[in-house]
Amino acid sequence: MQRSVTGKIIESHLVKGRLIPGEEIGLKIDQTLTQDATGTMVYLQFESMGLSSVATRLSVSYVDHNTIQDGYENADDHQYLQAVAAKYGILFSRAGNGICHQVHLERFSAPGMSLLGSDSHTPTGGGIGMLAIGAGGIDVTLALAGSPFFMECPKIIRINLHSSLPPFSSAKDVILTVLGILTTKGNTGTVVEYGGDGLAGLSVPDRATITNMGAELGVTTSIFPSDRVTLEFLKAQGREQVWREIMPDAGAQYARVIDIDLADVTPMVAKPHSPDNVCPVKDINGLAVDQVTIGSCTNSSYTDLMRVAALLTGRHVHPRVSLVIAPGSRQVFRMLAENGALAAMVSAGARILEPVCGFCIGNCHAPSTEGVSLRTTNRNFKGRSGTKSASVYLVSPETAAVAAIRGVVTDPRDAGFDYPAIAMPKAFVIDDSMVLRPPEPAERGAVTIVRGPNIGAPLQLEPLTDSLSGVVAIKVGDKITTDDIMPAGKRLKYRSNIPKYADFVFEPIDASFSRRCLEYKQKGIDAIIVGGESYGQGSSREHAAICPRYLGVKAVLARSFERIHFANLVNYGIVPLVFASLADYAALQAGDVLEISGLLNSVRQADYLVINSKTKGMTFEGKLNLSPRQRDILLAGGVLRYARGQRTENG
Ligand code: MIC
Ligand code: SF4
Repeated sequence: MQRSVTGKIIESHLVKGRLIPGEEIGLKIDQTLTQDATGTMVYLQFESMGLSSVATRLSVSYVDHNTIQDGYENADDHQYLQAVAAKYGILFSRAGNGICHQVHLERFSAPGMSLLGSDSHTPTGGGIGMLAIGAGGIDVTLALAGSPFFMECPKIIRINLHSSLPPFSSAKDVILTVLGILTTKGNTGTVVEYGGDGLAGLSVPDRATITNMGAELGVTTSIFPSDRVTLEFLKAQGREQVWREIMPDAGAQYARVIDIDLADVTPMVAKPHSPDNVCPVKDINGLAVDQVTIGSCTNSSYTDLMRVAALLTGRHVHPRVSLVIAPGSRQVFRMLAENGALAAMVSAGARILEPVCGFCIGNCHAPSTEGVSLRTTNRNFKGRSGTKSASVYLVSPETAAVAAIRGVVTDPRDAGFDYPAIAMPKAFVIDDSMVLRPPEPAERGAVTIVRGPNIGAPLQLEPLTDSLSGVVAIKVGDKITTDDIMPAGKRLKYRSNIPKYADFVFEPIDASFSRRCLEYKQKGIDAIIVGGESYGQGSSREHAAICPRYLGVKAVLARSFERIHFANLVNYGIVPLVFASLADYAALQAGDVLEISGLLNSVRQADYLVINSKTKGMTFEGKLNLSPRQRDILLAGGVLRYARGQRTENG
């Protein structure tokens, strides 16, 4: 049978299930990546499995998110991660070496391999022809232990890119155009595969910008073929030995085909507060700008920042604007420093941040009250920047740089600036000295794991009970993100401390949620969350399941769920139920008491279960969209208990 690129890689990694879209499949994982904000939980859970070493071909632990260090917590996490990596055979990329996705693309990615990362932007690796998937931390823990990764066999949407981009239109504008077509809703169980003659003009970092922000579509991943452009990039990284050609077969079938003529792609912007709220930059020309931030795993490559430097050369940042630039990796940073581009940025008045996530995750550089911030990042959810009243617009580096100079949003084609054509370097500067290799296996026993007071313990769960009687602790609307459920920013440093972090569940929407749940918990009452469509969009953070579970949440009823969050709920023993009708969702209110009986039998075999609203005196159905494996996980009381059970069974 003719295969797509996706189909070929899935086929070569398939260890369980059949290649039928919608069915659950298990894939062998070659590589994993973690970052510090999700990584501590990954490794605390790995430690609890009692294994002596990881089973993957390559695993890298990055420190890039929690780098502010306004207190001991971040530094404690870094120390713990460094020791754990040495003990179990994991590479450790130190703080300052760069953002996980950018560094992984540069130094470790390999066409045709599978990569599982505890970060939703892991699909950045799709730019080089990897099957790169984001997941909750515990799924990465299991992959480290050698278990397959389970997911729905995807349907594949093919996007053909034709001809070439005009000056001042870039990869970011391509993915914003795609977001305008596919939106952030309703794309679960899908992979987006790119093809067409337009690929010849898109470098690997351009492709990675497109697959990175594919995360915002809610798809499982996005992928490009591995071709001559891929080979050139790998050669320039001194890694051509990992290249292999992976092209789709002629006649491969796709669920849908979309054609985009790159010549028609214009500078685009995603307006507040969703990455799919897109329009041409021209439509908001003249909007006064207070802040511009350039960087993040979406747009911080060498060519991105060289174009920015060229636009800034000989010009100055507008007095109203604060311009912040964060290179994506130490490689990019060093090359900019050595070729003078950094000096051009600094002379123009840019503020330079180390190569970290920083402003992207609301860790620093929050905009002013009601400020307008233009960012090259991938998410503009309300409040994510650290300022609730700010308006964040997502744009390309070119549009961002022009706005920083002009002080107002300007279609970069109208600014009267020459377009800076930047060639891909023939050779990147290679220096992996900030990636620490683990000692030889025989010496690993001597490694002591340092645990500061911020390093807590994983959650201990019990098996599912037969009945559930609980209060609707909160009712929320559509497109609730995991940033809404479990805020990052100044709360990010509590990731390794579940009881502390749990104080902030739903803080941006209802700061009293956590206290209320703890009161219910003390009285032995379960809590239930009611959500609308696309519940759990955005980040992969499993704390959006762990912390509610810690507070006593036992079920989430929603109109639909996003893939990673759904898996996280199951993994932590929270029953995810889909409303059978909109009317049932509309009828429920916070404070309603709901009862479910015969839960064990339903989870074991039924597709629907009956929910009794004692408050409203009505019954309604909730759909259980679960694979047989997910049913077993829920019954066992979460995936870690399930995995332990499996290992005992298999001797
Ligand atoms: C994000 O961009 O929201 C993050 C922070 O990278 C998250 C991971 C996390 O919450 O630690 C993600 O995208 O998965
Ligand atoms: Fe870091 Fe932002 Fe990328 Fe998340 S989206 S990995 S916070 S740079």
